[in-house]
Amino acid sequence: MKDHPFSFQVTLADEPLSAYDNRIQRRLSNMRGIFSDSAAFEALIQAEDRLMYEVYEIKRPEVAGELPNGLTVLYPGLVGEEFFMTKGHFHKVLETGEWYYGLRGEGVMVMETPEGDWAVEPLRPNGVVYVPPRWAHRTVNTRLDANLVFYWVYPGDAGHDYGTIETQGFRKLVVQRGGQPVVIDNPRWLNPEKRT
Ligand code: PAN
Ligand code: ZN
Repeated sequence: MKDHPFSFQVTLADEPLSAYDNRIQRRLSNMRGIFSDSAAFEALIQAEDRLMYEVYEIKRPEVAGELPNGLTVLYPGLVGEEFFMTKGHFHKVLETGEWYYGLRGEGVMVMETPEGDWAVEPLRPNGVVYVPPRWAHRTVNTRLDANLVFYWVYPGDAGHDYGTIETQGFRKLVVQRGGQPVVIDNPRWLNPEKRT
């Protein structure tokens, strides 16, 4: 990891950054239990363990003051009526935010707080979404014919809590109905206050 100022290019080619430290690939098999329609999920994975998204990371030390950043390519598709999406997470240090910048395609960010607020914001080329501290966030590709590509930067000490969302889900889902993306209540959302 460099300590000297450095630069890189967003190329949006096969390797969408001219330099990066790590590429994470998330396939259907990494998303078990995340989508609402488990029968549709099983049918899809039987056919092929498809690549759902790739994360290109510019790594930085995991300390306050550093700014890890990178780019995500989220491929198009449906699991039942639910669009392909990222797992979604809270930051482990809840009081840390994040910036997202849209580069290609069309989608939304689904966000919510532990206190029960929720929001859905568009993510498009040259569109910016701010995720304030305390807001869990997930990205959804609402096109079936185009990748959703976006850049992000977050505080080095943020950390990632995937477990909370894996257990309780998001309050809202983004599904395709009548050929359009629609935000609906998640019928399987587990209210943490009612969990025994
Ligand atoms: C992003 C996300 C990235 C992949 O870098 O981590 O888009 O999404 P999941 O982490 O939900 O799989 C970010 O929000 N970092 O904090
Ligand atoms: Zn994040």
